[in-house]
Amino acid sequence: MAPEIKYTKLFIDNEWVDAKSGKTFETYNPHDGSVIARVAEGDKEDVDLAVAAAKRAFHRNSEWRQMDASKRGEILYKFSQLVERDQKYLAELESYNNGTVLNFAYGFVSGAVNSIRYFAACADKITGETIPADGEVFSYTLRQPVGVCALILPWNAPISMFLSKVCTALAAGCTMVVKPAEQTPLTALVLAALLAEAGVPKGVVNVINGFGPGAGTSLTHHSDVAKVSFTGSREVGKLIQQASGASNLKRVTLELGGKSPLIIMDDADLDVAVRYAGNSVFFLQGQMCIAASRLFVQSGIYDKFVEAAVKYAQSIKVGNPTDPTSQNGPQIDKEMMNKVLGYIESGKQEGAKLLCGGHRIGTSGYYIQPAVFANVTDNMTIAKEEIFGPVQSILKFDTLDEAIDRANATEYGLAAGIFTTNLNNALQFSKHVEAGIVWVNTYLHFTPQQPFGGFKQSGIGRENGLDSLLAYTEVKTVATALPKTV
Ligand code: TXE
Repeated sequence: MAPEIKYTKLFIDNEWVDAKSGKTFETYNPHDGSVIARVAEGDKEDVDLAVAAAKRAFHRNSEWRQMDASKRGEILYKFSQLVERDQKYLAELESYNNGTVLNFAYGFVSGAVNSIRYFAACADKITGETIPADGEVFSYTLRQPVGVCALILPWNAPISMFLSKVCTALAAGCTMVVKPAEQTPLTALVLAALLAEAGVPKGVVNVINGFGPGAGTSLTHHSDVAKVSFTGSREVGKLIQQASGASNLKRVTLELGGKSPLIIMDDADLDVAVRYAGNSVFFLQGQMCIAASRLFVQSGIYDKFVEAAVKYAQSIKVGNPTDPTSQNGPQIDKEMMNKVLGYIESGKQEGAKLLCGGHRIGTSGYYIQPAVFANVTDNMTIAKEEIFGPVQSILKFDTLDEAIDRANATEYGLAAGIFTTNLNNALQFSKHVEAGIVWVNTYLHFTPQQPFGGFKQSGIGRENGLDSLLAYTEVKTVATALPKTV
């Protein structure tokens, strides 16, 4: 049975309101393209109201600003309990709106509870320093919340993205306006309701559904927004930096795309490496910024590896996300499905060898059979551009030195991985690869404690970990003259 749709409006000042224009837009189920609901479509006027609410909630005398940091932590902890209470519903709604296989959606929500608890515990541990400044002063720093934040979300992991950004901002004491991706507004609205139930005061968290040009740009150009945290495409990331420069120099955290290299050395455990390499690019239908979309395999094991990789890809069961035996669901929408199919076509045209999959399954919904390409070379489009779909591209290399140079020959720098039983290989690679997160003999290992983000054009700043918290604060230095005692 389809999950109940409880909320479809905008959320401002802890109230559900229609868009000022009265406009709504449709949101879909990627399993069959059917309309799930019509959702209020926020635009500039609504953004102005939401930012004004967040600004009031950030006033120095507001309930939120007067609240002890430990109380903020308590509210976040209470919120984690509510998410745990409603985890089944949240996972079902997520799966219904974005096609994540239900079994994995359950795992995401229970993982998200840990993430909320991590930030709940951080709320009263954000400290400054005392400074041994020259001269007769007592000098120290305060870490203060940056202000009203705009949190702009993608559609590939809506609940996780909402929680990592919102909980970090709340722990730091900020107020915010969240804009979910237009494809997946539904779980964000439920989470907003749970935040209010947990005791977050009005105006602290507001949610404006809507599109990039409209709600998104109104937020990024708004002069009362102090910071934007964005996860999405590199192209929009650049627009957001421009908007910051053109408006009020708001702080910008960007988590953008990737073309992450995974290196398999001759000495790796082949079975383990094949399994991880497959999961690292096919999980979530390949709709992951950290997808290992350039798989470099050392020449001594290349043929054997490719054969096993094809078997792995063929074993993946693609189907209805609600079927407990499904491992992959549909791509998010028709546009993304066609984009991925276009990349697969380009791979064939440019001379890579398609060994399995790569076609649409059926005519209803947006399903693609996982594809494996061998004989991929560095100059091919599928080895250069982010595909965001279930496409494994296998490249051959001879030496680690060569693999590191080729791994780094990209504009991106999000994740990287290596499978090897030689410690020196692992250490060399980890030191020299240009990536924000490096996995050795594992991949996709996330926890809320570990900073996550990219080098180069994969982004600016970090999500998760203490680094992300500090990015929601400003440092204030205070120097107080010490009276002369003699
Ligand atoms: O992203 P967009 P799309 C990559 C992936 C994918 C591509 C396009 O390669 O194929 O991006 O996906 C909002 N000002 N990733 O089109 O457009 C938009 O409404 C302000 C990587 O979905 O970047 C949505 O909320 N906001 C990725 C969010 O930005 C704007 C996850 C993302 O949309 C805006 C998703 C504007 N001008 C896609 N234009 C990752 N890093 O995980 C759009 N938005």
